[in-house]
Amino acid sequence: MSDRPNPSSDVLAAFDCVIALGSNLGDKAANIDRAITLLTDIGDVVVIARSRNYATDPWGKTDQDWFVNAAVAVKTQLSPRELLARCKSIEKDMGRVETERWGPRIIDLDLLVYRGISIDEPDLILPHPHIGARAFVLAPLMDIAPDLVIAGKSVREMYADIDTASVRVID
Ligand code: PH2
Ligand code: MG
Ligand code: MG
Repeated sequence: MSDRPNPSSDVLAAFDCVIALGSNLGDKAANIDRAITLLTDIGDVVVIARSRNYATDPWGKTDQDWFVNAAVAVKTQLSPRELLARCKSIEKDMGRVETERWGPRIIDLDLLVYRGISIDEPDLILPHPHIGARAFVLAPLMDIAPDLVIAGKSVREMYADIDTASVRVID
């Protein structure tokens, strides 16, 4: 197992948004890589930190295959809505088909935090409301932004407070 990265405070201060990625269909790790490539290839988005990949037990709907989860910190001038639109178009281009809630997916891109912005709209809630309850989100976040404070609690504190038996680093 590789050591947890130790991101410099420069990197942490520089990102605008953190995006969580997940896949549990096909070549899961390749899907994560492809989504990150597409995110930057379109332009206006620079990935400044990437977590390791994690193999994670399915959460919420447990009768489905395990996931690969990761997260990236990005620098961008796009607004949260514009970035969300990018993420949705990448999901579509990669062949994602909407099925049941929390069901299997080739790729999922979720905005976790965008600077200090709070948004509460049906299709976009920032910060993402369930970060503290999900080890598959917190483990990648620990790699890239352990000191990030969300709703008054650091990622490190949240990670210490949950059961992490469901997540294993894979590279
Ligand atoms: N995403 C979900 C539901 N359950 N479980 C894991 N392990 N990883 C995910 O990315 C995930 C999930 C809905 O987006
Ligand atoms: Mg999701
Ligand atoms: Mg999503």
